[in-house]
Amino acid sequence: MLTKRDLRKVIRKVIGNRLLVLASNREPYIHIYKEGKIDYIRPVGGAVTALDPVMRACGGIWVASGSGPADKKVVNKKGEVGVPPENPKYTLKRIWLSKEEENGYYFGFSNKAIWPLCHVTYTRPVFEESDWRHYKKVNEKFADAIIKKIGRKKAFVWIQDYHLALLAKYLKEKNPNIKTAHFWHIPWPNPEAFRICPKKKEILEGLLANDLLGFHILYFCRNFLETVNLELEARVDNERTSVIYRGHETLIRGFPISVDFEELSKLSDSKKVAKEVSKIKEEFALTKIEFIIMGLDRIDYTKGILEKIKAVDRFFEKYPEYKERVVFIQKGALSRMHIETYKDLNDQINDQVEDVNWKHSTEGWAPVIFARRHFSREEISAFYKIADICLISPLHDGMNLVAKEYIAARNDLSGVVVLSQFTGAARELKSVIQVNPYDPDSFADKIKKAIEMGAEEKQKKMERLRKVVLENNIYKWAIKFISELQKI
Ligand code: GDG
Repeated sequence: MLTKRDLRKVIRKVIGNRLLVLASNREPYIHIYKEGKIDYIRPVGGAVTALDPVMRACGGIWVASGSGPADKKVVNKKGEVGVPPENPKYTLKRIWLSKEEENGYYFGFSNKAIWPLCHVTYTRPVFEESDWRHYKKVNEKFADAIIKKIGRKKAFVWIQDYHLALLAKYLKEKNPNIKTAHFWHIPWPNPEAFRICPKKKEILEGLLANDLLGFHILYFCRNFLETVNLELEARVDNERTSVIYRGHETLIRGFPISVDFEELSKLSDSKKVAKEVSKIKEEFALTKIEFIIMGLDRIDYTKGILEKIKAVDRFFEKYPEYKERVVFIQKGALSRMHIETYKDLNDQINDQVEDVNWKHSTEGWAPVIFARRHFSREEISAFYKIADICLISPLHDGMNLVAKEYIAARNDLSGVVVLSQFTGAARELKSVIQVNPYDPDSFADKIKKAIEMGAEEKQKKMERLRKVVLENNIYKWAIKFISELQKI
């Protein structure tokens, strides 16, 4: 198993005296006001969850947009603050966006255009010229802030996700000594799906300004290479798996992202989490329930939440003997609520939960609990600990970290993972029960199968899954990524 220490060694060897700068839209710590005092929360989202342990191990500067109500209060004149707040290990540099910029760049081009374009869930992308203008402007703003920080020094900039597709190009125009690598956290679609994008050439050119471009799985790499072949006059080198465009080479690689297994496993056995277990059981009246099924997602149409509730409905229709014995508790954090599709989805979920509960509930029991409030890491760990089954049903997902977090938390070797075949995680986690979320009948049967699985089989499967996640932890992911830079 590779550790923080191994990662530090690799960073020293590969990055040397270059400055390490990570850039993402979302910040890893959000400062808020709580009872008149400044406090902080960790945002909901996979990219940030995965990268914070890496930055804690390596140090450096993380540039992101400031989004918390108390964010401006805690930074110095340069917009910087040490994090984690209680024991700083790296610097968070915040960028301030205006409402118009946030609207056009974040809600607009990033989430109304690129997000649905890359997830094949039959949700139509919306392309607006004004959103694109803001998208370019904000990418340039990130580039200016980074350049101001590093000047003409040598640096390595590690760019995250679909919000910053043009950043490498802007950075290199300003300082050609900078090395950049980009990790794309969401799927890359097939060329047929991508070709409708009016800004496809600019996006591809932006990404090909990088020295290294990473996706979760080889399937997304292949889709990207095919897209480049179709859309640009570039040379795809199949031997090196790279693209040469206008004399510059970009290596294209698959790096399945992961979690800090050890930390999550330790947290699960902590006293704090034990306390949360009792509180949660009390709060949601779970003490007498025989089988607890859990779900944890941002409220997003790609996550298949409606499909999941429908499958639970079908399960109780087909197998009424499980009424009063099984509860499905779904935790859903609201996200991107300024976008109509997300508002509508939230309303649809409310209606569906209402209908299913009305249909199946008996005195003192309802099949579905939908919890919307923000949960702390300890509370989430407690959910993982009490849930007999973790139900993860995205219609399309880059990786899905919830699956890996649940596995890392199950030190008791119990618990079953039911996982959509359309997640990146399904390629690695062979011992899960796979489902097609578009097929409610077989989905319902898989829930039954998970409930009825014998203790010995559960243990064997969980042992195998834990081995995979332990060996392929977040440090291994980061080490593989950074080591690849040596080939440039
Ligand atoms: C993107 C890709 C890829 C959830 N609710 C709360 C909370 N969470 C945390 C979970 C988990 C994370 O959010 C969600 O991670 P996912 O991987 O499921 O999903 P995305 O946010 O869509 O992430 C995805 C990922 O990037 C990484 O590359 O896996 O495919 O879509 O860590 O625990 N955390 C807290 N409170 C909550 O209420 N603190």
